[in-house]
Amino acid sequence: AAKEAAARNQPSPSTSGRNWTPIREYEEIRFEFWEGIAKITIDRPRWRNAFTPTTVKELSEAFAIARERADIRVIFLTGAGNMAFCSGGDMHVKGLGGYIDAGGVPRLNILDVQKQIRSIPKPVIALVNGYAIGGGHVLQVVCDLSIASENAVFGQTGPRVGSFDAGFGASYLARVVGQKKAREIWFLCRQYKADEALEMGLVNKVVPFESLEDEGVAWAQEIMRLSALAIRMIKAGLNAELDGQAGIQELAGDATMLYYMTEEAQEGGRAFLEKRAPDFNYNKRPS
Ligand code: S0N
Repeated sequence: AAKEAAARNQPSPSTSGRNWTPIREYEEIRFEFWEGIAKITIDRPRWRNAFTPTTVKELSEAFAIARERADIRVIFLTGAGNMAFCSGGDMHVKGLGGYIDAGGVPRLNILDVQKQIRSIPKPVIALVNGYAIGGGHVLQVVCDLSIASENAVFGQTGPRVGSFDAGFGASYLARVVGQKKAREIWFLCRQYKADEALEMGLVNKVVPFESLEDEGVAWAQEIMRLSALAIRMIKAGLNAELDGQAGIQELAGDATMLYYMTEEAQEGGRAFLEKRAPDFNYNKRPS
């Protein structure tokens, strides 16, 4: 109880008076909105924000809502308190085959959240406020942008604690920091300070802890002044180059969305409903 209370009393980065409004109440995360930004906070500071199957289920639902809501343009992912962004899977519930949920089923469902972060057609910014370790580190790796506070610490622990992430946690990490560095991170399981993370391209910027949210908001506001559609297409294109057919499917889906917005596609639909042959004979197509 004392440790829980101490964890709850940890300071958080300044919100500079921003009035974050809860979007939905959860047990293990907070999900809030302010002026175009959704903030998802893993809220288990007592356990360095380790995730359980419940946390992951809640994260997944929050990202799904953030995807659907047109008024959400940018998403923050962060951790509660001043100690940790996320320390990976909660080892208290690690069993055979995964992390055991309330129904006794082993889950590895954080992989679904990684995919959601990559495919959601809006920028996801990790605000790394402390330790980003193991599966928690992979979460910051898969975010589009990462801003870290000076106290942030980064690392993988799998080979030390009986796990590994050979998916995005290895291959995408290598795309971010290069093969040699990715192998060093996994083979030695060292911890890296924020300035080292910046130097290896693992994060975009390092700021004092107090300024972390302010910096994130400044980046989000800069992004929100730009074309959301253009940014969506760029994200899909950056993913497609790495994600094979799944990446091409997303980029192609966005191309279909744009096609639906053309007169040519509108004419096809109209003609079907009006039971006539479509007139696709435009002469003003770009060539
Ligand atoms: C984060 C660390 C470095 C912080 O050290 P510090 O500040 O000295 O605090 P501690 O005293 O160590 O911790 C405070 C209390 O919090 C508990 N705790 C910390 N981390 C966890 C955790 N991950 N699970 C459960 N409890 C945790 C401590 O036990 C302590 O409790 P008390 O006060 O009671 O002693 C340091 O804590 C640390 O190294 N933590 C472990 C980090 C780690 O190894 N994480 C990896 C966990 N595994 C994964 O993430 C698996 C990868 C994965 O998710 C995955 C990959 C691929 C496919 C599927 C999956 C999947 O599993 O879903």
